[in-house]
Amino acid sequence: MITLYHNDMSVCAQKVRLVLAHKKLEWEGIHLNLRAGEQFKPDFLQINPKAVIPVLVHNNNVITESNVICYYLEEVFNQQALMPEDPIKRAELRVWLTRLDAGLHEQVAVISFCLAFRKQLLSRYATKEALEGFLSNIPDPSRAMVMRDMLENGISSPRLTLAIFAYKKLIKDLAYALESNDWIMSSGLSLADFAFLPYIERLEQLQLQELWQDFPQIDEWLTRLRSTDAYKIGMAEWHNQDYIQLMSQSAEPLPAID
Ligand SMILES: N[C@@H](CCC(=O)N[C@@H](CS)C(=O)NCC(=O)O)C(=O)O
Repeated sequence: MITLYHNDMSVCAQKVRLVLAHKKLEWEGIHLNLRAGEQFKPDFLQINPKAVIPVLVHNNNVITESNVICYYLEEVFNQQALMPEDPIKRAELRVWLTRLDAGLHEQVAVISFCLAFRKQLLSRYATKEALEGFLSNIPDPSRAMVMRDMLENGISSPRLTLAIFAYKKLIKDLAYALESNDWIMSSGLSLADFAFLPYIERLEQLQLQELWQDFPQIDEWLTRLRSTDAYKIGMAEWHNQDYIQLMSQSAEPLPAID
């Protein structure tokens, strides 16, 4: 029995749902409303004291961290393999995924909050007391500090500038990888494609597709991925139109960065 604690629009939950769908696995979902703070409820904190999703529970074993969950699914359910056979290629793939844990995951959150979600949170926690209460719920002090910075500084946060730099570099690297291949790994469709798809789609939802206007191969890659059943089942069916509208209507212009 597979249970996934997840959220409809969370990029790292989308990544895990893509893998579950690609492997045609049955799973039961427990959906957490992150804006309503359901990740801070004592029942969930017992499962993941870090108060973040996704969390996979398989045969009563709890597995956290979306990349780790994906590797686990690949090891346990080897149908529709998403890892290349060649150990060198597997290493290359792991380096791609490590980039998410080494900064890109947090940076997409910075971009999303500074440009769009900040306003929503500030109106939900409209008094200083309510806002401090929300921040004090975040168990990891460094995460709480990043959240405070995003809420207080919005598009003026230096973290936003760094995040945009990091995504510009990622997009160049993706464009290079996709120049003469259909998929990120030359060996074929892999976990790398499913891992990065949610992050690039998020930039698109935030109206930042100009970041890859010089690289048509990225749009072509998106189109290829969107024609897969995994995308339809793992992402499109979970699209939350309220959030997509909130992101597309975010009027905050990006700071000029070259
Ligand atoms: N490195 C973790 C990151 C998990 C994470 O940041 N999850 C976000 C959703 S994408 C979350 O649960 N956020 C809760 C919050 O912001 O309070 C992973 O890849 O699973």
